[in-house]
Amino acid sequence: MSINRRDFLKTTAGSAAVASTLSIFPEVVEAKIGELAYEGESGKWMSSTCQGCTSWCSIQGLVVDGKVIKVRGNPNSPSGGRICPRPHLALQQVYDPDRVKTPLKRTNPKKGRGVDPQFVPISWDEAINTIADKIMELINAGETHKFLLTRGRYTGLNEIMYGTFPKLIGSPNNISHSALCADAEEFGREQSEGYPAYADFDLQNTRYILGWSSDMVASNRQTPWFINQFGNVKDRAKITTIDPRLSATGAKSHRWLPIIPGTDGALAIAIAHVILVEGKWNRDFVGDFADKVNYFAVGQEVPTEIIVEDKKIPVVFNEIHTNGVVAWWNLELKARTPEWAEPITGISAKEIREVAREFAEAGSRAISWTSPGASMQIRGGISSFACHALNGLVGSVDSVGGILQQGSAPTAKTPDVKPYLDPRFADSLKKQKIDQRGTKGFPALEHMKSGGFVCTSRVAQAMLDKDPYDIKVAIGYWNNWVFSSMGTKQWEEAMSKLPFFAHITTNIAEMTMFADIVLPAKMHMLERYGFAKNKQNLTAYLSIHQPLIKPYGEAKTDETEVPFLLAQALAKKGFDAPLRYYQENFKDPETGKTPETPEEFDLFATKFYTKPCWDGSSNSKGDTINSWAELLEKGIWKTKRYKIGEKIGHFHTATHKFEFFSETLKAGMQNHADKHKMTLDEAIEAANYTVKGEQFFVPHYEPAVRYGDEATYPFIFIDHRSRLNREGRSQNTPWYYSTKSVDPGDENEKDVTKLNPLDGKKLGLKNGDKIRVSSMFGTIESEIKLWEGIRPGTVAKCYGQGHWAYGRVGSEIFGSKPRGGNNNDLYCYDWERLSGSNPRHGGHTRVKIEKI
Ligand SMILES: Nc1nc2c(c(=O)[nH]1)N[C@H]1C(S)=C(S)[C@@H](COP(=O)(O)OP(=O)(O)OC[C@H]3O[C@@H](n4cnc5c(=O)[nH]c(N)nc54)[C@H](O)[C@@H]3O)O[C@H]1N2
Ligand SMILES: Nc1nc2c(c(=O)[nH]1)N[C@H]1C(S)=C(S)[C@@H](COP(=O)(O)OP(=O)(O)OC[C@H]3O[C@@H](n4cnc5c(=O)[nH]c(N)nc54)[C@H](O)[C@@H]3O)O[C@H]1N2
Ligand code: SF4
Ligand SMILES: [Mo]
Repeated sequence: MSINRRDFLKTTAGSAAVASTLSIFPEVVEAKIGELAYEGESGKWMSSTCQGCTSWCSIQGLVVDGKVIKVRGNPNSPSGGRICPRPHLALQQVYDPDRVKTPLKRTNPKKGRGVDPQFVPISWDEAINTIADKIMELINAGETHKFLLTRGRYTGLNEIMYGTFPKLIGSPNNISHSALCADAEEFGREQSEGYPAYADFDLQNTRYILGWSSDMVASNRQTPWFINQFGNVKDRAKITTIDPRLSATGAKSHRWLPIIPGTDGALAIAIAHVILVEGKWNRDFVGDFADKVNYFAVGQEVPTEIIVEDKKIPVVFNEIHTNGVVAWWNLELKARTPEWAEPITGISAKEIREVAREFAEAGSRAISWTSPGASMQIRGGISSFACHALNGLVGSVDSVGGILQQGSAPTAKTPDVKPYLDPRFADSLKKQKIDQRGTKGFPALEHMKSGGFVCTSRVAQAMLDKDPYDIKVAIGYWNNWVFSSMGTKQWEEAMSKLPFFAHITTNIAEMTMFADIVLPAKMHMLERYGFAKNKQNLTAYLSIHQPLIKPYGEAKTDETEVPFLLAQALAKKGFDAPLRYYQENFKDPETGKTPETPEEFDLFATKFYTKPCWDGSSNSKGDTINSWAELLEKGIWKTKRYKIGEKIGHFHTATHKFEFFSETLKAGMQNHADKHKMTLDEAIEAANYTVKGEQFFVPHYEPAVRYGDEATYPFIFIDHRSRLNREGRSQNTPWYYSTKSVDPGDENEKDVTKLNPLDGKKLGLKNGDKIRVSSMFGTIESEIKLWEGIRPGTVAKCYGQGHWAYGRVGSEIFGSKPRGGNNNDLYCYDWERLSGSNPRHGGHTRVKIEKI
């Protein structure tokens, strides 16, 4: 059904009288309202990628007279053409009058929070030459390892700026933000299933979702697809949300379990205990005792043998697709009853039993959905493992209605840089990375290897300590770690002392305030080329970024145009390896032309990487797309639907099984221990975990870490995202503030601290009271909101506000006074060391609240 605008208006007016009985918004018309308003005008819908969060949705923008005025989901996308509210804010981002228009140079050598950098506009030529000179100084001094490249969010083109540029100029230091993001979430899947990536979910067939802090209607992964399916899922499945705070999803769930922060691991193992004691595990996936008797009895190890009529009969568990269920029981689960978990987690034993039963009864269609709230904790690597292990018990791994791995869309491999590496850099390239990954206290395991993952937030301390060496020249793009990482004070100090920093950014954010050179970036969604790969709804896809409009001012693409300009400048100064690499390897796949300008390089590199999706070679694997122009038009290339079950028996773990006893983790820790000549127990202790011996390698209980004594700091502090956060990038948009009450408990135009009314009564606090929230590490100002959606003893504040830079909307006084408070100013500076993560959740920091 379609309807034009005039008819639509007529219908609206005509039906006013009967509006109470007749809905004028049948589903199809509702979905089309965005188009109706512009019907007949000169608009064109063009495709790109949102990147407002890690769902990486394919979107379309309506371009009218060179301006993009409206956004919608790409109808070709696997989310059914849906989007969430956030891409609309991108319009205010791209047309933000506070954007950086030209390159800038710092004229005030002093650096620090609140210090005016006294930026002055300069030409691109001067900016690029200044950076190239700094790189040449490092080359001439033989210390290219003292160069650091940092990136936050990225497109597939990050292979150029992040993946290869540092190497080409002789530095091992390419440091990403992924340890700020979700590495501990992925860690649990890696150690049990060999899959360190975001999962996909068979929402259309699931019967149970056990959401560990997962707020899928508002944040998390696959938001539009989840919103799209939510009604259907609720018709068919039960949803339990485990979160100290009543999230948007929690409010719509069948059950909300307001857990004490940082105790998810305890709850998960109590659920596992019940599933085994009650014999509710999936026998097709896990296996069974040979004699079909359930030997998982409370408080007792599974016997090795039993005596029947005076004969000793061995007890055998024939395990199928999993590894170590009996070991898990014996080493950990046997005494982990719901009664044991109740005082730790704050969830009643009765409810734990009920949830365990409901979950297990949904069998292989029950999803244990582990999210950062339950895993990005100081000891969250293991709780992530515990929460994910429940999928193994019910056999929902790679199962209809369960949790899936999937493949990915095909792209070209990055051309080998080795032939272009200058022999002078050999020593520098072999140096340890600046983030200290793989050092004694930071196993940061990737698969079975010590030091495979990044320790993003450790970089600040490493720079301050000059350990393993000092950093002299750094470039950052699309990141704002001075604000977004724990240890804001350490970051501010480290950035103040850094001799030279260039930031490629749309806005002057906190990190930019420490820059010597600022380069204006094209806005990722609407102004540049690139591509993103993801999966939703059993479909892996590649979504293209393309410019819908002209870039703002003199903005350029961070990942391609900037490195090309640098390569050209370096070549002029006598070092041409990067330029040769770019020009010899990134020719236009259609014409064979060599890139001569940054714009050509940008376009050719995008075409080069995405070619397998548009040259017809992958048509049999998914969508039929036969030209670059067609890919731009469609915006997305999708695989055929994933065939569920392909991965079973082929997991990338040490045993190729789903590991309850993680031989993968053990091998990784052994590798780490050997490297540092430690015992396994010493390695565990150095990583700030408490359980020793074999028990460490099964999902087990680890006590939460808390900074601050309860008497001085009575409340556990937690944070959460806004459904309007475009990660850290939408906080200079007025719409963000004017619609903030879409987040449960929050208020428009404010940044409130949510406190249970019972706690409010004790402290004599009422709504709107201005307060100071203080921890051992810092203080922010806020306002009280009494709200039943937070468990007593815990306070919650949304993450995102508290910018002291970014722009006129995001900060009270740009450059010095924040609007609202940055939760990272309160937080401890600590790590989840098995994965290298910045543990923003789990309530590690206690606070006190004082009225001002
Ligand atoms: N307390 C707390 N801290 C958190 C979180 C939390 O929930 N609570 N979330 C964490 C998570 S999951 C993540 S992923 C990180 C994200 O943290 P970061 O990786 O630091 O990313 P953002 O905060 O989004 O900042 C991106 C910066 O890039 C610039 N920018 C904006 N748009 C563009 C663009 O289009 N191109 C370029 N080149 N630059 C642009 C702006 O300067 C902006 O400040 O934050 C983490 N920090
Ligand atoms: N709206 C929105 N969605 C996003 C993003 C965004 O910026 N905005 N960013 C994307 C990115 S980069 C990422 S990494 C993901 C992050 O995805 P999530 O981490 O799922 O995002 P949050 O909504 O911050 O969820 C954290 C939840 O953990 C809860 N929590 C805090 N401590 C604990 C605890 O100890 N235990 C339990 N069980 N819960 C706890 C908080 O109340 C909150 O509801 O989201 C992606 N999606
Ligand atoms: S913000 Fe995230 S979920 Fe929303 S449309 Fe953009 S990428 Fe998709
Ligand atoms: Mo993230």
